[in-house]
Amino acid sequence: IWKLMEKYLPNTKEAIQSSVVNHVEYTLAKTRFDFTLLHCYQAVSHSVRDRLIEAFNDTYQYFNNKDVKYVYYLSLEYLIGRCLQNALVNLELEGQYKEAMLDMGYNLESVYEQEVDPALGNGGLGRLAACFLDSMATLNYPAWGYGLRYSYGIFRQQIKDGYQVEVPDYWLDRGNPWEIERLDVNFQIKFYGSVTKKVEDGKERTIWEGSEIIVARAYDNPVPGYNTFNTINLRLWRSLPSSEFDFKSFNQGDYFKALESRQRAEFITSVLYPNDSTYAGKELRLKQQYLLVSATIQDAIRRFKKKRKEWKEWPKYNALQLNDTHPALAIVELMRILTDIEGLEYEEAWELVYNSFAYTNHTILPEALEKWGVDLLGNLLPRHLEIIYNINHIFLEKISRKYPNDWRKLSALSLVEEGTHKTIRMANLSIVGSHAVNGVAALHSQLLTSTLFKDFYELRPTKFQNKTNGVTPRRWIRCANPGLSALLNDVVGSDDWILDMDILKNFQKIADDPAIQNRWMQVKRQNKEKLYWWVKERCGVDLNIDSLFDIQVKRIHEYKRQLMNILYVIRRYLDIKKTPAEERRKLFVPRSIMFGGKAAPGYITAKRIIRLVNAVSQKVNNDQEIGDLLKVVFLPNYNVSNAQVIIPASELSQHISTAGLEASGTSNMKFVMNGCLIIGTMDGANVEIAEEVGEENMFIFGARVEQVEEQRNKMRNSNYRDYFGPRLTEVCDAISNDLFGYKYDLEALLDTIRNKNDYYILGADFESYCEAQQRVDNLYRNKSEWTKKSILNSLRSGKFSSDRTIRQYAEEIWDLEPCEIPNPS
Ligand code: 26Y
Repeated sequence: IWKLMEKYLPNTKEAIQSSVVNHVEYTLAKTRFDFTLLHCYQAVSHSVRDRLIEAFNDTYQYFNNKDVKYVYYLSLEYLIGRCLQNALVNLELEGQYKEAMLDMGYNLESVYEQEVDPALGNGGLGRLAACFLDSMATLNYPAWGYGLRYSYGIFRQQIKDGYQVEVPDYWLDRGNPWEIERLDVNFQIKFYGSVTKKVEDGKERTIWEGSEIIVARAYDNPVPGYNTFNTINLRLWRSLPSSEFDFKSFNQGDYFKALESRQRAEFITSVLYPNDSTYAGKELRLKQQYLLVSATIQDAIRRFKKKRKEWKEWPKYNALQLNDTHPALAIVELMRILTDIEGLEYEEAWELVYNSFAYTNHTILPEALEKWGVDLLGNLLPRHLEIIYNINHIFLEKISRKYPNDWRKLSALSLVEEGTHKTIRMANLSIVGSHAVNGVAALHSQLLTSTLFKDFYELRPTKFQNKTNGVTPRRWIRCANPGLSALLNDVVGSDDWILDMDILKNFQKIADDPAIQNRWMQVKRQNKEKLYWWVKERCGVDLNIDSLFDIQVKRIHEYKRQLMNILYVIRRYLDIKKTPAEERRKLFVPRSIMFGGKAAPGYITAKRIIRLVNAVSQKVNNDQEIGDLLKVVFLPNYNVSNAQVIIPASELSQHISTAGLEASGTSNMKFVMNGCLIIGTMDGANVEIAEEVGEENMFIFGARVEQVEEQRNKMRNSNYRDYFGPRLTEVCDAISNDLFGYKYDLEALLDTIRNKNDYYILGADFESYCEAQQRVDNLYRNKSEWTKKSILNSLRSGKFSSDRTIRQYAEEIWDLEPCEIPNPS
């Protein structure tokens, strides 16, 4: 019967149309008389999904036949963004679908807009995971993404009276045509309970009996590669009650109590924690982490066992990458299964674990480092705590043999942090259990080995690596900026740059060509127009399209210094007001300054920064004297799909963190690719961007890493008005004197930098920031020079393709070979 099936779906216009209509009738049960744009999106998606599924099944079948090594990418977060356009672009069917739909009276772009944006992540780390999947598929690596299928993604941000309001994001309420529910892929997950030891045939056996058992069910999300038939899987787990575990309560006749416990099981994967960079030891979060880890390891083991009998082959066929410490319990879970269940000796098991795991660190901020209380961990996962103690014991014995009586070293390296509240350091566990540890930009990796992980580095320097982040040019140029894509196609003479961004370097001479410059400016202008309408609709603000679009979008955090940006905006406002009206246009370039980003719901200072931006926006935008010389807008609900509109429209992009604190940044790379000029500090990947595009094509300012501590000391040892200098002091005084209202919030906000509190040294960097801003104005007046730099930024951004990053992971950490499935046509 299989032979009766046509092997691959035809992609002619007629075939596409008939498949869409088929889904309208049979999947959605609708007719052409009762049919909305949403239905159209659903039918088109199902039609594309059919094509994905073909490739998807063939890919893993082929991998299986070739008996390849797999990489498992473990992440608590994936910010994949909308799927439809990305799938069409990667399948190279966008043109065909556009035509087919136009014929039926639909504009494909408005169909795209119907899709929800799955927001199963917080920020950089989650988006990085999504870019990596795109590159792994495109480069034909045998890979699996594993994560959680949260019912609620990160909250939707609304702005009410200038304050952030969080609204639950129930993203599944219109169904999800992209996922494949695997009713037959379920794994049991245990929690709590007790550990007992038994002697069997003279051998001690450890048995953990969980007292709560739930089920993790797989939901598969196909990830198509570009220009290849390979399509890989992002497998997301959903928690469900197991039929066994509430049997007792049912029998005891407590029907409602039994139902309640079933709901508790479903609750585990209900909601994504909206904190990035502030750790809070919540039991539910630990349950999420363990669920991901346990289900994934069980799945990987099952797959391995289907092929072979010898455990010692495990590392040869499996690489497991930890996206930060969030899934670090995977190390312990694999140890547990190998020793307690498979009966391996401890040392044998450890070797398999050590050689298969690798860990990526994404931050050196101490408040973001995960440390689980031993009471909490020991209660939820008693056997895992035992194993951690065991790992630590063996590890520290080795250390004390190597460094006798070096108590400082011992306590720095220990997996256990002693104190009134004893905790497990998940970073230390991840390092000890991995054969490779990497940072995400050169500077960050260097800081890891010289500060946070110094003692580990001295122990085993070869374990530590750098893998500078990257972003996928498919989503961030080809999908988000069709105008620029077309221009690059013309420049290169093909679309080869999508797979090999480095070739763009060969065309740098076009940067001086007036005709190209003109077209380049036209593309930017069209993108600015799109953002203009977006802003008008959502914020009710009328921007001047000819003004400089100056944008800072990222999570709101003190270290990212959105506060410094808005304080400069106030400085500019005061300066414009002081200038006689007839001289203003000579001295100031018209600017539209935009901010966007979510504050963690409990992060009061971050929320106050949003309040200040909105207060300034209200004042400045309504000041008749100012007109279009200065507009300030807070862009609500920054997410992947909004970023696809915002980034291509930006001309100046702000990446102004205190040096040493932004591990990498990835939006900086997206902005550069899209021809934005960066104003930024020498932090994270900015350093490498400067290396690639040339410092003269950026606006670099501020203290370098090695100067930060010096500046902090200066700050602590001087009166704050002296330390701030007159220009920043005047800005603070204006806020204090109630120029913008909201005195209570704004005074509290100023207190985070006044009175020797300025940990992120806004005060120290302010003057140099203002001076860099002046350079921005000067250059913008010269359209041709600005455009030339914009072109060079884009053409020199090749290093920041995630294809380069993933090749490095594959070659230098995973020892993984590509495996391309034969093209069926
Ligand atoms: C433990 C929990 C509170 C937590 C949850 C999420 C801690 C951290 C995070 C997310 C961190 C994150 O997104 N880090 C960012 O990773 C990017 C990708 O490597 C970097 O570019 C960026 O500099 C870094 O802040």
